[in-house]
Amino acid sequence: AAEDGSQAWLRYAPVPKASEYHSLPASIVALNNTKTSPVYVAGQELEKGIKGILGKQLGVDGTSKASSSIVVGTAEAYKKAYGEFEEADELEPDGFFLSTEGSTVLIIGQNERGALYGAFEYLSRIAQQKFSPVSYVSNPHAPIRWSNEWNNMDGSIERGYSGPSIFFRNGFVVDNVTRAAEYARLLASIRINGIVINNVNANATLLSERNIEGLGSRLADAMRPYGVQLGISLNFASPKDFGGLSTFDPLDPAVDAWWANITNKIYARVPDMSGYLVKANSEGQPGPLTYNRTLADGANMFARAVKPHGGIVMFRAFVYDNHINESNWKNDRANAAVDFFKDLDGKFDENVVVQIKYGPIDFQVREPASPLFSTLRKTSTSIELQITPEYLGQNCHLVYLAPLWKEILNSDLRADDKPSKVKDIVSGQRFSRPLGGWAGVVNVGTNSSWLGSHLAMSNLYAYGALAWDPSLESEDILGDWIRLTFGFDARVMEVITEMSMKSWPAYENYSGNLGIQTLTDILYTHFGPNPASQDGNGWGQWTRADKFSIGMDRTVKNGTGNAGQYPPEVAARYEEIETTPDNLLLWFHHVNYTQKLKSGKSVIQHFYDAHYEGAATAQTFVPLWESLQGRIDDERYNDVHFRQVFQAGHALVWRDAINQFYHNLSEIPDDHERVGNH
Ligand code: GCW
Repeated sequence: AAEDGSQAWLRYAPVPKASEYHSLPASIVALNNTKTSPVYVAGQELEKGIKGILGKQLGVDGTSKASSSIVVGTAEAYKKAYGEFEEADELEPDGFFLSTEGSTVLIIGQNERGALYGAFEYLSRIAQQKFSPVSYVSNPHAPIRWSNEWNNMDGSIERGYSGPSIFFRNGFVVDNVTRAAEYARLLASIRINGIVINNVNANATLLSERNIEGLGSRLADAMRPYGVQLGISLNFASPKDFGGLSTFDPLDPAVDAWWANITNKIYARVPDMSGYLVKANSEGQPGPLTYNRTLADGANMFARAVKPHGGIVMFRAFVYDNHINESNWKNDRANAAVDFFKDLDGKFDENVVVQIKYGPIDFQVREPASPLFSTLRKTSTSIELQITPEYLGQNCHLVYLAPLWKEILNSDLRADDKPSKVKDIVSGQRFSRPLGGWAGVVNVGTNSSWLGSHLAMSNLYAYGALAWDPSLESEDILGDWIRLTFGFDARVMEVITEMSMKSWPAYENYSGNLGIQTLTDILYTHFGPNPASQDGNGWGQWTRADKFSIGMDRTVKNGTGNAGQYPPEVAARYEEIETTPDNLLLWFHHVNYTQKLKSGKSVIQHFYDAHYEGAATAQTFVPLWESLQGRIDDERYNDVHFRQVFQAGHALVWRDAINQFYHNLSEIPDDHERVGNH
């Protein structure tokens, strides 16, 4: 059968062993029959899912007895209907209890959203033929689990690779919100509870009457039944550019009042709006620094406006000067976030969360964790990841990102010489913060595959899975996603697992090694090789490559001092070449091309070899995928095939462009005589 991919992992396809599920109850009881409630939606999903997966039509009803039913609802509703519910105390907000042990299946959420998550969990289990009885409580790792969508008002999407926006068209909120509702359903199934729909490079016209009306009466309404709360990005200069004031100074009472007023208007239409996301004083965006106010002054202005409504402010730490001068050896964009934020710790209002990109630069193929995670102790933080692979092949290359994210999440920053994994910092646990969590830049578009590539959807699925439980293994998450998306064929499982698990190392190998960053075109597309574009401009993604040497000296003793932004144990490790892992060598050190790695190879020979290796791996993806012909519907087979053939070719382009570039520069021959003119 043809599949357009729009159902992603929620296909509810029939399972071959349906008849082996003996204990399926006879009916569904949803403990809320208001049509716009997540519990009602859960009842509908269960009905539809069970019909699709097991071929059994169960009725949903709001009142009947619990025995021999699938009961879905909140703990409170359960108590009201049936009396005591033992596990209630173990549930945290958005958490759920699932039991399939008795003749009754219990799906009980701490709140309505949790109940819906439990229903999706149950459906995911049976869709994977995980029929054996279970009983457990599942709670989220962190309260904030949001998607960020960089949609522009004109319907284009910054760094979006799947067609135009599903939220905006020609300057306004779309009339038809069917796709938005479908997307909210997908997000709910991976337990994402918030969505910021417009670009962080924000346009103030979102605040027009007509658009506020559209946010409320259409978008928020469409997503609310799925427990997905709407949020918006703001342009800091709105009071002036849009509101007609003469200033946007955050300490000017008129500006404060303007924001309070517009915020009240929005909340009147969207009473449960999650809050605001703000990019300020970064890449040309306006911000408080324009008026010599601090970033905290700026963030707190919004925090005051949303506070009476229970809203929060996600304030981005991606603040840097994009006109820095490379001729100064000590200049370093990687220092910017800590430099800007270190003196502001403790100065943010309680409902502000500082949103930090995983690394100090910008979503590169390899970065150390941002040191800012360990600097902010009295400020809530969240980690920003990119599902949209801006620097990672833009969904024309397969790159399964869970392993990259897990490296960052598990990196231990050793604050005060104590275990301080990034994942425990952003959950709020390490520094006892009330808020914290996750922001994932997704950028879905109107293409039916959502991301423009079927295989890339494993990244969205993994993002949700890890935001809920970062201890999950990349390969296990992938396995669930493959079964749900493509079914039970063992060869399909084997091939997609192999391709996906090899994909990040392969891409790193042919795009940029040893922590030198993705050597892509920095100035415009961020796509394809262009190592020459890294240096000689103010963007600060420098490599400092010359005839003899390469890498950023970020040591304290001789370089930009960036290593010293980490807590002492980690700082000491990055300060010395001997203790810096090879894969970050050129991130922290400027060395000769002949410098020997721990592997015994020289830097330049590692470059040559890795680019050959990575490109060779990409070639294997084509025959691997071709071995699945006939085992996957033609539509998805052909679409992926097209992309894999492209990747295979483009990997060769990458390989030769990068190798030739460094060969020309260094004039050091390749031991294997592949690079250069022979
Ligand atoms: O990496 C850069 C991107 C910009 C983006 C910016 C940011 C939305 O190239 O497109 O702007 O990061 O994260 O703010």
